[in-house]
Amino acid sequence: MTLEESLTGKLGKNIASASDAELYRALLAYVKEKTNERPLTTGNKKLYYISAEFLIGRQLGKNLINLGIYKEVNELLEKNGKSLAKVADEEMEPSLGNGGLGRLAACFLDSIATLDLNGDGVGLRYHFGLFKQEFRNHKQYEVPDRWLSEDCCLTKTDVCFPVTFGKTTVMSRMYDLDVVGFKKGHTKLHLFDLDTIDENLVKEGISFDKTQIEKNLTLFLYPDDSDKDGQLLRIYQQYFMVSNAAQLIIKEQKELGHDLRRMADHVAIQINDTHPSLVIPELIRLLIKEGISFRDAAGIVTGVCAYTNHTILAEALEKWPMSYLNKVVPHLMPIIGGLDFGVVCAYHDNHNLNIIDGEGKVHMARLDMHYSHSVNGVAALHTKILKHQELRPFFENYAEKFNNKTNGITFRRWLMLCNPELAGMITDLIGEDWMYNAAELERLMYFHNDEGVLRHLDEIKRHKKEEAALFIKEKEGVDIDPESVFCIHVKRMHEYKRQQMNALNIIYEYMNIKNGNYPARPITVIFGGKAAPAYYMAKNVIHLILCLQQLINNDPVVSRYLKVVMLQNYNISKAEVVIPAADISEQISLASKEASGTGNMKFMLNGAVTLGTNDGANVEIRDLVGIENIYTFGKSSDEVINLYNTNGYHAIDFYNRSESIRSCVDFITSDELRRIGDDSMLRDLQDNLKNKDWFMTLLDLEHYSSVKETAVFDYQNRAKWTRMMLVNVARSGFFSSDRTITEYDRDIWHLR
Ligand code: 26V
Repeated sequence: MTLEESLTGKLGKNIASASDAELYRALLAYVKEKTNERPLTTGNKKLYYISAEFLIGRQLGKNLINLGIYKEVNELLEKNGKSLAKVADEEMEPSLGNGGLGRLAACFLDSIATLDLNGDGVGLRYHFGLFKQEFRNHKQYEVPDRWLSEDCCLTKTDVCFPVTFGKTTVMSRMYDLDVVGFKKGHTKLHLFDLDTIDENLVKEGISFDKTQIEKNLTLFLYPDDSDKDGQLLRIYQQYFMVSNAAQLIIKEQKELGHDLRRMADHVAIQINDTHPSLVIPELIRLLIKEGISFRDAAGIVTGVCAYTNHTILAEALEKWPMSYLNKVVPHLMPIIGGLDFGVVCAYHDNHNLNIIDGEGKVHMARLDMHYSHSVNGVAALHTKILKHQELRPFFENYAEKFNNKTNGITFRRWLMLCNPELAGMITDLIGEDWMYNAAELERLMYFHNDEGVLRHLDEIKRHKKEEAALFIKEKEGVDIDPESVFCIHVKRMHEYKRQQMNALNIIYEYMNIKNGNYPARPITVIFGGKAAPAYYMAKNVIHLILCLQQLINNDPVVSRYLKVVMLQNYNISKAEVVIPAADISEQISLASKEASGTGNMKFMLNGAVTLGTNDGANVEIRDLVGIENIYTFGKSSDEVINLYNTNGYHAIDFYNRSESIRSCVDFITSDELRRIGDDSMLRDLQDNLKNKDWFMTLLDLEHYSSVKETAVFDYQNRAKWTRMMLVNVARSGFFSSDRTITEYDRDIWHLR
């Protein structure tokens, strides 16, 4: 049957007369059929990648690419007067992640399948995922984002497991998502849920009754955990996730007839951050039930489990009070106690290694490091900081466990799907091999002085900027000029990522323009990102940006040289539009704080030039492209760590010493901005920058402004700039998640 016959059959009418929604449903069914024609990947050993987040994005376009039928479908729809982009727009976006950590898990699934590795994902089927962000009165509001529907990519299964919390036992249900690799490979993402969830519990915004576990367990991703009920709920979610994972693993091992004592030969578990850490005691508990001793079970589990650390931020390292764990998982407490006892006996002289600290808190990362055989960081600098600073006592005892796996991104979504023009140009120049081995992109270097190629690259960028400008006009109602330099700063809102530094630089530019000093070329600064609902300072930064947007875009003179846009509800779909349109990729975290970053890689792949600190994977980008093809600034991670250790940073000194810094910070509460915004939010942000500024914004502000000015000046030199673009694309092959996953398999999983 041809594609056309199949679709017409499913529609019960011809393609031309079908609606986009009908076409979406027909294509979804077609994709499921095609996927099932591919056998599931198998092997002697299987990986379970357990993660509280899988930020998978919309599935249709990616699946068509990976099945190798994107072009065919696109042409057929066009022939019938339809647009695949519009049809794909019918799909609800699953927001099952906060940002980098969840998106990384999604890229990894794509690479695991593509490399035909025997590995599945395990997570939770959140009904609303992360909240949807709305702006009103220049402020963020959170509303539920329901994404599940009849025609969604998940398949309900009959696999159910009992999960016990203290005196209550609930029955889970597994839902499956097919993960098809590029041209080959087929694995699954298993998401667990309860049949008893009550979506009507959700009241004002995203608030809900957090006590009725059977009804609320999987309603939201990371519900606001600023209160005790929220934190308890998070432990309930985590245990629910890992108990299902552990039961699934044991079930599959038994079905295969494998000896559970030899589990490490047949199973690898990757613990993605500490959210799945309870899998360690849970698996030990289940093995004991199978007649294995505690000691042996702990040894087996250590051989199976590997842990990835994604942050050094103290507040993000999970520590649960024993009393909470006692309430949610009393049956795990003897096991956690036993594991801690083992540590205390072995290392009695070093309390920093204890799993349970003197205050009765259970340190999840410590549990992972003792009872996993591998501990990895996510970029070279990050791993170095883990070894020699943050996790030093652990590195001293377990040097052999520590390893680096620099993050990566899937080029299928982040180039082929979102920038087919650039992907096509690359294929025209160097053939198709880069799709299977991204290191081949290096061959583009051959063209780095080829005027025709550079011009073409520039034309594609211009086209992507025009597309993004239309999109922004339609969605945000803001006019931006594709002639201007697009500086794009999209990521979760957090003080360490320093969106506030970019905002202060915008103020600096604004005041310059008011004084008649115009930038070398008009600039458009595009922000996007959500703030955690309880993160007041991050919300204040959003507020400042939205106030600046209003002030600047409505100023008849300034707006000719400067525009500001804060995208509402930044998500994967919006990323796919703005990343290919970027000239400058803003990666300006305080050095040492951004474990890796993966947006930085997506921008590079799409020909943007990085403006960044020497932090996370920016360092590796710099080493790959060379210092002449990147703009770096700011204090080094060593200097920053030293400032923290010596209490050596005082924002107020920077404020007092520099006239320019002072006038930018003062402007936050100027009459102009207070007329637009909320007095107390602006004042609190200003006070924080002057008197606290924990992430040292003022330390790097002036250097940032001057390097950014240089970048904008250089942008005028089109020959120079387009060559930089080309070098960035050519050297980005290292950041393919296929490379990252190959390393995980080689060093940790040994699936082959
Ligand atoms: C979590 C939390 C939760 C509680 C309040 C504050 C806070 C701050 C940060 C986080 C981040 C958790 C881990 C995470 O998402 N890390 C990101 O992982 C990416 C993939 O490895 C990496 O590229 C990013 O640099 C890193 O921030």
